[in-house]
Amino acid sequence: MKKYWWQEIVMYQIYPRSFQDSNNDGIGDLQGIISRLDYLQKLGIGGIWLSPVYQSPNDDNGYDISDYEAIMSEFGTMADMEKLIAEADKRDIKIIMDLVVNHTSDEHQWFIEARQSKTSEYRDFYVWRDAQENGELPNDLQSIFSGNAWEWDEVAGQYYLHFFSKKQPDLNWENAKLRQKIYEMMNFWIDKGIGGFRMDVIDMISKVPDQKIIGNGPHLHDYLKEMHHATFGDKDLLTVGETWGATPEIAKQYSNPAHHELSMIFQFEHVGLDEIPGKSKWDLRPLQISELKQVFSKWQTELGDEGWNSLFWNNHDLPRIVSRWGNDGDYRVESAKMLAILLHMMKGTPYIYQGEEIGMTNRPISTISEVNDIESINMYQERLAQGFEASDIIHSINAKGRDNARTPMQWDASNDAGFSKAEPWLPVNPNYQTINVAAALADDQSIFYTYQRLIQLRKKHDLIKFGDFELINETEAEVFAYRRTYQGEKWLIVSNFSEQSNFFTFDGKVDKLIIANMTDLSLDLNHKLLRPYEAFVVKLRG
Ligand code: TEU
Ligand code: CA
Repeated sequence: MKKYWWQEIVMYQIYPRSFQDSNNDGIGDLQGIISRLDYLQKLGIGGIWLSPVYQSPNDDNGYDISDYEAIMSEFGTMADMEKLIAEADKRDIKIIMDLVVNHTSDEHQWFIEARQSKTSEYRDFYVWRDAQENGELPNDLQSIFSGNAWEWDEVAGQYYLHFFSKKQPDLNWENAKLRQKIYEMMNFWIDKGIGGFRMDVIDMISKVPDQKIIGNGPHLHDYLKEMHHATFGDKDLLTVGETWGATPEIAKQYSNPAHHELSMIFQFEHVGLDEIPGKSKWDLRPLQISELKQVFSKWQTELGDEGWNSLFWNNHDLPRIVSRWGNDGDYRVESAKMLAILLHMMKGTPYIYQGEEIGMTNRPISTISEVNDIESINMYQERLAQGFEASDIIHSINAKGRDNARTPMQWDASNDAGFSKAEPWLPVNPNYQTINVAAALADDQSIFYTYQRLIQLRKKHDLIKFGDFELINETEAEVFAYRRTYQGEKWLIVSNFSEQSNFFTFDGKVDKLIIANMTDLSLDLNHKLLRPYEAFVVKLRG
């Protein structure tokens, strides 16, 4: 199989609002990112997924776009954006733009014109329905951000569809003119020299609201093929689709190069394993390590050479992994390194979310007034009305709320973590005086250097990028162990996914140690006692 550049790098996600403020207004910005490129180069990443920087009224922090070809004034100018692309390029870092085309802002010119009149050429860019004869909503479709997915529009005299907030009306991809407008916009960005697109909820673009089909709709893959040909098809870009409902079979449809759709997808099967099945992300249950092993193993083995996956623990929608499935108390450093080693030795393109590389943690809140994120706020109000206890809802928000990932990046121990000299838009995690980039860089045993080493290893070893995967020792419940094999070479990856010690048994001989999260490692694997969160990688003999 042909090798692609995006199979050989590690990506890094930046949430611009929270990365680095350069002009002290409390909001991260493009010049701030430029000033930190040397840091990212030192880490070793090959691309940045930039969460949206387009003009937006910020109902959903930039995921509600009012102009795709303008930069949000709080973040800077188009000249700053061009500078960012050029400066990143000098450091061999590509900029992957967030493409949010399932919906726009209600303040986008298309929507403003569409609602004015049924004869507007933009009317059909969105999804409109009359009320039912008895005056009720078109149907009972629900918004992912709580409440009905239909909103009555006085000006339009009809309901419009919004699967996210009321200020994020869904686009109607059945309209060919709309699709052309989107492709033109994508080409505008491609011409600026970007490295590709991360496609927001792309599996929702082909919807059939009257049949309640939301994801994986009938024309999804036709649209993606059309997009591919109209935009990035001959450009060697990285394209990654956010696809919540993907199975390995669906992943092959998207990412088999022969299908001319996307480079890879984000699938979320592992992310849902601490939720009560059939319920929402807010309904919690403990993670079963055995299930985590099965889900990863399935994705590692079933794609084969017919598709490509991404690897991630975190993004701007998810809680911090060290707080979620590691231990952000006594074993913060050990568990963060364990999680990193476990994930980065798998096949796929890894994505690091800002701050993950220094083991940033969730920020606990105690009242709803401390919450910024619209998803959590809407859910709080909805559940309160349904009779839930406020304290239970706050418990769910602390576990799963999106603000956890969005607190400002912790650069150093100075006021507000060196993020800004003004009050940040979202408070800094109070632990910034110990957990910060300056401290991590000064400590050669820090989590940062584990990530740096993992990135170097991936660059150097095709075994990590392309080797076969095999889950081993499945009966050792809390030990997540697997073997990678490539052209006769074999590596063993072992991690103790627990704050208890556990035994690991393996009869094979070790050639050499590749990486570990603890020192004093005994390489006798015959009946090895693993310390809490211990993880290591060895090359096997013969
Ligand atoms: O997320 C899609 C999405 O479905 C999430 O809202 C998800 O349900 C939830 O956050 C679970 O953690 C994308 C973006 O990543 C998110 O930030 C946007 O709010 C959303 O689309 C709308 O654009
Ligand atoms: Ca700023």
